[in-house]
Amino acid sequence: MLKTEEQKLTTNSHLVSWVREMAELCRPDAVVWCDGSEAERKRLTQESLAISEIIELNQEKMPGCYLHRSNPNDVARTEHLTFICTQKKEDVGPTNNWMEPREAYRKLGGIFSGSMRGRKMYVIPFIMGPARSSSSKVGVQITDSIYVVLNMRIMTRMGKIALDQLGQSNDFTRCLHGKADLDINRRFICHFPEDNTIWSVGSAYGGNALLGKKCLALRIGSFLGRRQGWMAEHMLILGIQNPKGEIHYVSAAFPSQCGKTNLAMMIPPQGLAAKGYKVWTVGDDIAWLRPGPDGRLWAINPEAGFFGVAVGTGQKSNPNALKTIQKNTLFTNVVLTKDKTVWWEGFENPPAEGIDWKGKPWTLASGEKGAHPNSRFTAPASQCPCISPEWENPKGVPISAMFFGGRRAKVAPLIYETLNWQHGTYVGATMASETTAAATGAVGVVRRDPMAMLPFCGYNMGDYFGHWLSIGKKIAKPPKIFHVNWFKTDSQGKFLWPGFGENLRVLLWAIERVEGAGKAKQTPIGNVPTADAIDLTGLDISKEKMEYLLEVDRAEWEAELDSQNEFFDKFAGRLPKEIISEQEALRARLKK
Ligand code: OXD
Ligand code: MN
Repeated sequence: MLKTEEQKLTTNSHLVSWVREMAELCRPDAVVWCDGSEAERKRLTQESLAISEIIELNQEKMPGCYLHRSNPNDVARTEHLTFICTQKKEDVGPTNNWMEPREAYRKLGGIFSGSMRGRKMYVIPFIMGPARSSSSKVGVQITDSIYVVLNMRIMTRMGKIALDQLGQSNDFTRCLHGKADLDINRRFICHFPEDNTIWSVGSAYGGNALLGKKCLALRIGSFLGRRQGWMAEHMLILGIQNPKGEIHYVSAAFPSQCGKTNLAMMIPPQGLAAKGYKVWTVGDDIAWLRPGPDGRLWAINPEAGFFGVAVGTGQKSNPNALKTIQKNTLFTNVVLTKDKTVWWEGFENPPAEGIDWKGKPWTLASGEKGAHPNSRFTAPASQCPCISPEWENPKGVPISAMFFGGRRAKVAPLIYETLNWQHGTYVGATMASETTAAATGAVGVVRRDPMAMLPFCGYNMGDYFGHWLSIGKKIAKPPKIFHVNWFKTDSQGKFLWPGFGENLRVLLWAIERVEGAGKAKQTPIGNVPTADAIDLTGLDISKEKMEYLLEVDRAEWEAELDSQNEFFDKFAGRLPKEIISEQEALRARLKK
């Protein structure tokens, strides 16, 4: 007989009957409703330890920290197994996989059927966004993975707080997740935006299994945002404080491998810190943006934690992340050291030996990688030393500037300012990054990733560009939109710009432009800083280098426009005419 604790926590009949229906499908031994309490965290941690799903780390050095090793076939998002299921195929567009909803429910229902026998089913009510914010959304995730529950506790506001926010409403995203047998041939991540539902089966990897993050906050979120007049974006949010104490908030979208988490937690370089500049983190991955009554765009971070890539996180690249993950953090697929702490490639002071991410003995001398390149930490955002005092403000923060970026060895200058919202939308829509050797083996292949949303837009991207344009018409004081490129190289392939905290110098020029100052020269692609416009106090970089970093080469840009067309062709009739006319205007400016 199924045990359930439901009546104690909620009387919401929509929720209770959905959970009952899902339990009938999955047949768990028991249904456990999560209240989000500390006692529950302790109990679940003990249960997870008992089944060796997590390993306790050195509690003196790293209190509240645990290590999880995933199934080696389950280490990253699986885009080819991710589907948007709408009635009409054309509504998902050329960049998403589509499955007919009834067919998807039938196929996944077959895998879910009886899949929780011998396991418990956990019910996790959660809020994406600050509690009691009118911008927040409630979801309820069902899962048979304690690891997932422990992650959701960090990444969302979960338990009773979410049930209180939901009350008797039927307005919640129904998120069903099951590990099933972790068989890649029976793994599907399906989104049903028309039903406000997500079904994910066969994976316990964060991006596939923590359904509040990419699935709800981006794919379902972008669909809801279009209907309801707001935007769900793959953007970090940060506050930049000037020596007078004034703060401008900015958001930024980058494809993977562009240092987004590092930028979100950046430390000002000494020359600027001495002048009194500070940086505050509001979010590292996702922004929900809404036109406010004052004509500005306001942003909240829907998440409560960071699910960051461990490899590459070190003292130089991101000291604030290292401080954030000292306690109450779950590590996935990193090296376990002899004294039960953790290590990964890119973290200074490597141990001579340890246990690798697959659980095998490992030595540094072997030259083998000890951590998986997509190893992760899950940590509460509140532990970040530079977390903004405004990060949980239910109203959000007003956005002064937005940045799009990519990894380009040539073509894109260090920064340029777009001419207006519509031009900025075109620049976001044509965003691109060159693949690195680590990612594909084929170096320098340009991949288009509009607004860094290619794998996360829950509907046709042609309509998504249209939605951006329509939001622009609703905001009297739109943020200025910029494009940045930290990755321009010299003829030997060496990076010209030092990156990391030094990037603040570039953002400060953008803020000056927002304030109506900042020296700039007009170019066909937009406004570019003059070589002396960026504050270089304390940074040794030659004038020639700066000039090359800021150069706009017409021939390179003409080739770039041809390459954009190959991408645009995919959208056929669904690309807004404004995007095409922005491209035509740019071509004409280049020819002048
Ligand atoms: C992420 C991603 O995990 O963008 O944030 O893939
Ligand atoms: Mn991301």
